[in-house]
Amino acid sequence: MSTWLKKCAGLKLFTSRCSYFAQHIKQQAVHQAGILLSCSKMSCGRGALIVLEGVDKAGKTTQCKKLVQALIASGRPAEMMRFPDRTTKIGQLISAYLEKKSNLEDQTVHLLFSANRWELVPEMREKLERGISLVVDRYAFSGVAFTSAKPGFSLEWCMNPDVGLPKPDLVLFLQLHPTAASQRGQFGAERYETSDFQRVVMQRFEHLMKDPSLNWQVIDAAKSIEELHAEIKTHSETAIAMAENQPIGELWK
Ligand code: NYM
Ligand code: MG
Repeated sequence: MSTWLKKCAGLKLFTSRCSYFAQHIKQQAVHQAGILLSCSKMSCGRGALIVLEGVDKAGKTTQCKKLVQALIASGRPAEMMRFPDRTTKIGQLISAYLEKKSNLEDQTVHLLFSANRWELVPEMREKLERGISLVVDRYAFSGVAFTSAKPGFSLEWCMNPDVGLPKPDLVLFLQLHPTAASQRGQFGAERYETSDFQRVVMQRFEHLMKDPSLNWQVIDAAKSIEELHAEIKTHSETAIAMAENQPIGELWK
């Protein structure tokens, strides 16, 4: 090959390498910018799993909605979920049972409530990992408290199907005296909505709250909506900051 041709080939190799490096540097810059952008839009870590539990009429749903709004307004991505989620096929079976349109064995409905949580786990994990905090109206604690309030059901049997669910980073228990709850309005026509049953449910919740492996925070639900909200928001912000760099835990494991 003539010297001239060799020079040309060398030059071609040189320019192609240059363009490869330029491309590589450009890709790196785009990648870094993407990370910076997603970090500035939301926190780099995962979202927190925040659960609100409590007796009926304690104000869980109102507080869940207010919390999600406040978190979003302060730049923390958040979404609300509720259990039972009556929109799925399993949720519809549960809903028909609660509305007394169908009868199911106590064991069957207990397992359906748990299955309703498990079917939403992939969606929950995906959102938490994207940095979205989930504010959940009832979770496995309602599952255990309500079924174990029925005769013949141990706490342990009731907990088993929910072992391994994503572990909440915070469980806010809205505590309200049964008398105060009954003054807040009549119970509807759904199953479990009687003062006697709710009193037993409350005792089961009290038992579950003794578990030191969970971050239980008991809130006095007799306070005004705004006072309650302020307290819930403070606890939630702390939990969100703590959860950021921690892996998602497993419940009751
Ligand atoms: N409930 C709720 C259960 O019995 N087991 C569960 O696992 C859950 C999540 O369903 N009385 C009961 C508690 C309520 C009822 O809940 C319906 P809501 O939040 O009123 O839709
Ligand atoms: Mg209800």
